[in-house]
Amino acid sequence: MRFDVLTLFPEMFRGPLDASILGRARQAGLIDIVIHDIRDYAEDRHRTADDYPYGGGAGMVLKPGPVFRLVDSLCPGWEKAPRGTGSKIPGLWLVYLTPQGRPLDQATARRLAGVDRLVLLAGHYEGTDERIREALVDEELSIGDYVLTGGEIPAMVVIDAVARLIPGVLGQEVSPLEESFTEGLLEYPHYTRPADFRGLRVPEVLLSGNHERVRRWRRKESIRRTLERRPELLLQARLTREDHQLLRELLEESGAGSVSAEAQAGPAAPDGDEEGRKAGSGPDQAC
Ligand code: 9D3
Repeated sequence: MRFDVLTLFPEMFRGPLDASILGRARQAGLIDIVIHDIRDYAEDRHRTADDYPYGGGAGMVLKPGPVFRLVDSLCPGWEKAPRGTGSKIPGLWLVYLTPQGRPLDQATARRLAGVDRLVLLAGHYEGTDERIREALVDEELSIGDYVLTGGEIPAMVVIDAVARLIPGVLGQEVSPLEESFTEGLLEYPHYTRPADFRGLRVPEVLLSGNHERVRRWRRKESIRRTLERRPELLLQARLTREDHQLLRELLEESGAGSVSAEAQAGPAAPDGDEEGRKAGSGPDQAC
């Protein structure tokens, strides 16, 4: 699979895409990532790629000329060719990274992993000339509801999420297929040796050697974490009959479904050994 990135800041991509798993996948020829500097396709000696917005207002707008010429270089004669697989430019799928895009999710990453040639246009300006979107952009993606300085890091996030789904890229590491087993739930807690670290003990069940107990405990802890941190995921998760039983146990333990002792009696008074100090109050010991 080939990724082309269109950006005003190509230097931001030196490093992250060369290291670790992505670096190895590139070396192995499993993926090809080409970074293009939009300014290389400007026609003036100042290499101008953006300009003031028609109608006035703050900020700059990415000019159509350099981006169209860059796309011409990727796919010569694309404007005359018949439109192929539903994309605007035959043979490639062009994604624009913008805060206005649909939030990236795992299903989108899976779909994009099926594309032969993915072109990522990173915004780093107030906006792009609308004709770029109309003529070139197949899909607009955001990576979440927070404000970044540009689309470069989001483009790297998309490459990372998509590339690891390409067969061979993860190598010895966990197969992405394996994830479908627990899909929709958060991971259970992990422990390694020693069994007692500074008095912090590994749960007894994990030392028991009883594989059935271990499996059930892990499944229950997955459901516990999901319930505590991402309850909305539980509504989507495909839960088995056993999962529903584990969920009932968790709700039972938390006192849901019946009136809890705390709801009846009010908050408990501090234990005697707290000597009247309120737990959590006062400055923490600095390191
Ligand atoms: C102050 C600028 N804002 C005025 C309404 C709009 C704005 C434009 C461009 C805010 C941020 C950016 C730069 N961000 C991206 O290009 C971007 C992004 C993001 O900020 N968050 C999550 N996903 C993405 S994808 C591209």
